[in-house]
Amino acid sequence: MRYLTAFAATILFAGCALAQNFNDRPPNAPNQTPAFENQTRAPALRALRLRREAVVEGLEHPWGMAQLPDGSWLVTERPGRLRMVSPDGTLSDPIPGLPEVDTESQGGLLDVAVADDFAQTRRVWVTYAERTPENFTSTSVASGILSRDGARIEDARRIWQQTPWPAAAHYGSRLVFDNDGGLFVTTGDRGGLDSRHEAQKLNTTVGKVVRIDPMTGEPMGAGIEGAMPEIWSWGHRNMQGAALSPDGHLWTIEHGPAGGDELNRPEPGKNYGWPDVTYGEEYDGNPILEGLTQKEGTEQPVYYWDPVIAPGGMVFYDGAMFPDWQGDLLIGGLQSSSLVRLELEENRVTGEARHLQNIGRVRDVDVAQDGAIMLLTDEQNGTLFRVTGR
Ligand SMILES: [Ca+2]
Repeated sequence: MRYLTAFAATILFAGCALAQNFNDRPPNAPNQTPAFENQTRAPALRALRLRREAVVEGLEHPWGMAQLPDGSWLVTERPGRLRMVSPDGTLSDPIPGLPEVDTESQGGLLDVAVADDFAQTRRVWVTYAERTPENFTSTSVASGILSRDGARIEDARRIWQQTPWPAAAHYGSRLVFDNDGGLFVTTGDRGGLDSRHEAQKLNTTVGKVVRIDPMTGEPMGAGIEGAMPEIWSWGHRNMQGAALSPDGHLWTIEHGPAGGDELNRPEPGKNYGWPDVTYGEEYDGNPILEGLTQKEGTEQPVYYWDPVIAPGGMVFYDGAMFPDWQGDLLIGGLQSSSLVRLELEENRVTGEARHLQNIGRVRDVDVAQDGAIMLLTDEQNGTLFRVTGR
């Protein structure tokens, strides 16, 4: 009897620990206070046990994925390869025809996207690190046509290029189509103590959300006076996740400093603070500039993490397999090594769960046609996982 009681208590304790452990970790910046309730450390939700299968293993640092109408997936590998994964899990050879990619440091082939009319147009978009003749680098966007047999990309050309900078870090970048004919591209601040200040300048596209015409790359930004015409929002650090919400609004997630990852709902023409106003601190523990977390004229994040999760891609769940999660935000956690799920209400976070703990560095997350959740782990031996339920 005593044994059974102790056993039951252990199970109960383990259950509690599962739900709460990530909120018990000490913050990097304990003296900072959120601007409103549940802006950080929202109530921890139970992490259900989820069933997962590896669709493909042996991907080298996969970064982005996009589903095609026949249920196959285009997947990028950072060393510069685009591949197709068939519904039966067959991995294609690298698909040639994309522009040359610079693979130094955090560069490489990054996101991939297709539009709703792919079945007719076969058009594909990618983001990648590009090296300029001056030996600077930029986040660039190219578009081309996937041949009918899927063997090559044809007529690929660069349609947009970020203001180049002499660094090889913080490239962003995600591609998101909106419902009004625009293509959002998220960029990064290029990772330097000098370059970060470019995020506050409106004559560069460093540290910005930009919006362009997906066919021509022409600017379709917020129309900010005196700004580059493709800028949508500014003051961002390194956005590797972006998604359109069910009501058609752009949301982004960015790698912050230590203790400062943040989720935003970027409004056109607004300043999201970096580096002048931010949660968190430098990696060495010093404050960032004046250490401000709030300031007139800058927008607060919807949510922030301290300590960080290191967010990759994200998606709003829309599918039949997890009806309770309809409209929830699913986020790939690199450092958290998990699938992070946020429950939302009126554009605020009401709860946070961490699923599939220790699955690996989740760089991208998407939803398959049947409602399964697809995850990409960014490892030397990376995996495309399919998550199908309990
Ligand atoms: Ca911010």
